[in-house]
Amino acid sequence: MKATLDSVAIETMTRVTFTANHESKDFAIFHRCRRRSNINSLYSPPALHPSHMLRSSLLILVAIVLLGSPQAASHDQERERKLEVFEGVAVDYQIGYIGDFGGIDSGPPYIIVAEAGVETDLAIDRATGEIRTKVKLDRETRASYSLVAIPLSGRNIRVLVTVKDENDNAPTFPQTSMHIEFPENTPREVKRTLLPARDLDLEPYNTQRYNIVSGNVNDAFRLSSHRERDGVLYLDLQISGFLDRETTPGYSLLIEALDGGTPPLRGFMTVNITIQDVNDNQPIFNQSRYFATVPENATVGTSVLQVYASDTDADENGLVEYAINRRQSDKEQMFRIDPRTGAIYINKALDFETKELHELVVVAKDHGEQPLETTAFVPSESQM
Ligand SMILES: [Ca+2]
Ligand SMILES: [Ca+2]
Ligand SMILES: [Ca+2]
Ligand SMILES: [Ca+2]
Repeated sequence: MKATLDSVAIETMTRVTFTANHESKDFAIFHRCRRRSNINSLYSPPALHPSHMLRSSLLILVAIVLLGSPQAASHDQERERKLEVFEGVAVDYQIGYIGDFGGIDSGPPYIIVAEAGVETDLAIDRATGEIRTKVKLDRETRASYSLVAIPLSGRNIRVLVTVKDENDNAPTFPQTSMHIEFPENTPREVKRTLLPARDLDLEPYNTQRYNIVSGNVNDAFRLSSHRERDGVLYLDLQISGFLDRETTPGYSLLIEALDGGTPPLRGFMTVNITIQDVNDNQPIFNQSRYFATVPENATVGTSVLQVYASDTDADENGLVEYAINRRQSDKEQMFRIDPRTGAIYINKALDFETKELHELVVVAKDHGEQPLETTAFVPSESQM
């Protein structure tokens, strides 16, 4: 893209703002000697006035070139100097020299034109071209620094200082814990997306894998992950065993994310899983058969026997109600049963002279949306 220059605003002698295509860019000019009397330390007196004029024009030119087409700027008019430094090195670490080209051309001293922020992080010696760190650099905050050094003679030097990555960030989950639910009849291989860990470092120091550290009773779950274009390693929880709320109603999985460092840095998250109940158990009587013996003189309302069935499901799915199956037994309603307690009472005056044995078919049924039921036989005979 070819930029067109709209305006040039010189705010001070050390900072210049250029606006092109309605975008502004700041350049700090390190060179301050032009307005000071000790300029002799950098320039020989005979060259002072002409070079001053020339340099001012050059500054504007360089800045316009910086702002405009990078390709046009780099090859013919500039040398390139690429320096690298690892993030986190000590303050005052020597990164390198600007003009180490093996000749006097393009050598120091320099006028420095730099992007905003270079001045605060890097110490640039205009007299020698040496660049040192002024602060502890952090690649995740700023990955490169760009400046142009203008020498007394020779071509300008575009300096790019690249900050190299170190493994200084651990994978971090956005929350320390999260909660998910699975119905207990969820089929295997069903996936649930978990919050992924993020690691600001570059490959291979970003998140590389996930593990379940603890809580995975009977290996009920496993993890799978995939990297997407945004570089994040996304995480899914998959069912790998059978879920049964009646055996294990919940899990608390500790999950770790590891990066590619040696040794890897880790982040942790707890995933609390609630297994939701499904009505998958029928009521079960505590005896396979009941026998009731009725006293001969028993009257209406006398308790004959109590049956009991349990249902291991939760709430309504496990709430048992009792009934006598009148289609298969006791059509005369000689007995009645308390639907909640299972207690069986004499309902009508019995006459064991005519019938010695009454066989009841008792049903225990749960309160599930699709109820399950069990049947028990209760023969009742008179006590002679
Ligand atoms: Ca890392
Ligand atoms: Ca890093
Ligand atoms: Ca049930
Ligand atoms: Ca159940």
